[in-house]
Order: sequence, then structure tokens, then C-alpha cells
Amino acid sequence: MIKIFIIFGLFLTLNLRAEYFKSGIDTVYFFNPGSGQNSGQSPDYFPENIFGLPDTNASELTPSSDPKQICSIGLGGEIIVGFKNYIIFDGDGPDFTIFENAFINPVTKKVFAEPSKVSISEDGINFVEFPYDPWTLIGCAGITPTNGKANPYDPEKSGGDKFDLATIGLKKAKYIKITDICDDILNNPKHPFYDPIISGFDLDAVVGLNLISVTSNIANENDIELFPKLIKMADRYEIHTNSLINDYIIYDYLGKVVSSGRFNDNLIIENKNFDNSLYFLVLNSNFHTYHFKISF
Ligand SMILES: [Ca+2]
Ligand SMILES: [Ca+2]
Repeated sequence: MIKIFIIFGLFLTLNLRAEYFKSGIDTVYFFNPGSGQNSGQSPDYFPENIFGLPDTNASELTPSSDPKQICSIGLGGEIIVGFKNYIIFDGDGPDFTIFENAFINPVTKKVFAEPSKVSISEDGINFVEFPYDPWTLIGCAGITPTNGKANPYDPEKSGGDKFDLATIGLKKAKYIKITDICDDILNNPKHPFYDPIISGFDLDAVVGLNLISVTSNIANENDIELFPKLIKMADRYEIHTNSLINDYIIYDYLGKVVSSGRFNDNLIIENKNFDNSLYFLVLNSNFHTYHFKISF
């Protein structure tokens, strides 16, 4: 009878969270400005004006329009941004926030919105779009004012528009594409957000909330899971990894399955449950299969 003990626990959850970094973007991969507004596009300001954190002076009634802080993408414009040393990961809750300079019009009490659609990609070629409603603009960037006085890493208070990779079923992404869709509103005076002075999406900042370093414990850039660590102790093996391993299988040297099951955060394999022999441990995740040789 082989017994495998699986450890659950808050302790591990906390450790996993500690692997995530938070940062403003620091890289522009592509920029194709649209027509209309071009404020903040000159090299005097761009791209520093969209790097780092959102303008601390921005609030829901006083949007930032400082070209040192904001780059207008223009009508139909498109920009692809990201992080030099990080990949965005699907952690708990929202994974990144996009800050534009939307504001509440004090007369109409309505948001003055210059929206973009947002899509993300692992390879920079195939992008998956976040769903949005072209009428309510829910799911777009550029619809929620920035609260510059709040912690920009606190999506509950920071304002801006939040995006969760889980919404589109992606585990990771390296590229964020922001595409202005203001023409859809300008061309339709019946649109609830119609305003003749709409002039295109204005990007202030993009802040990653769940980031993983591409250089730490990672076999290559396309494999951003933290590689599982196999630790041999006197009386057992311990396998430490993040929570993305789905299941494990142990084969004997003849290829017969001797144990298998769901994998939850951690795995302990006790010597006393195995013969003095060679075994193969296989860990399966959505992205990868890991093979280990273990012997007792
Ligand atoms: Ca800015
Ligand atoms: Ca998430």
C-alpha cells in the first residue's frame, strides 16, 4: 500500500503570493498612433510618460492632461506594451490595471470616456481580446477615473480599469495591446457615451499586479512556471512548486503506474511506502510535463 501525503495550507498560499511582483510597464513593443489628438507623443515625453505609476494628481473630477504623464494614442491608434523582466500571470483577482484620464463630467455626472479595447498575448503574434460591450463599454479600458491619491497597486481603490487573465482563460501573458475604439462612439450620436469632443484614448499608466520574473527559476521565457523543486530527505522526497501542477503519476522502472492523484501545492513521498528501487515521477500542468527520477 503506497501512501502519499499531500499538504494543504495557508502557509503555502502565502509563500506563493510572495512570488508575484508589482510594477508599472517599462517597455513599448509597438506604437501606431491614430488620428486626432497627439499630445504626449513627442520624444520629449514618450515613452516615459506611460511608464511607472499613474499621475498622483489625477482624480475623478480633475483628470490628468499633463503630457509628462499622458500619451494620447489617437483615434484608431494602437500600442503594445509590457515589462522587460516580468510576465503577467493569472494570480488572484485582477492581474493588471490600465489608467487613462477618464473623468466624471460635473454637469452631466456622467463619465467622459475615451475607450480602448484590450487584448493580451504570450508570443506577441496571437492576441486574445478581453470581451467588452460596445454600448455600455464594460470591459474596455478608459472608462474608470484614476484615484491618484490611492495606492496604484490596490485595484479596489486605485481607479483605472482592471483586467483579470482568468476572464479569457489565459495563465500568462507578455504583451498588452491597447486599441482605441473611440470612432465607434463618435460615429454614433445615439451612443450613450457620445460626446463630439472625444479625441482618442489617453494612456497614463499600466500597472501589473501579478507579475513573475522571467529570470528566476525558469527554464526559459516560454515556461514561466516556477520549475518544481524535488528535495531528497533521509526518509522522504518533497516536491515544492506553485499551485499550477494538476496531477502526479509515479511509475516503477517497468513503466507500471504505482501511484497517481491530484496535486495540491505540495507532495511528500515517503520512503517507507516504496521498495528500494528506481521510480519515475511525472507532474502535469497545463503547459508542461515534468519528469523526475527518484530512488529509494
Ligand atoms: Ca503616466
Ligand atoms: Ca487573475
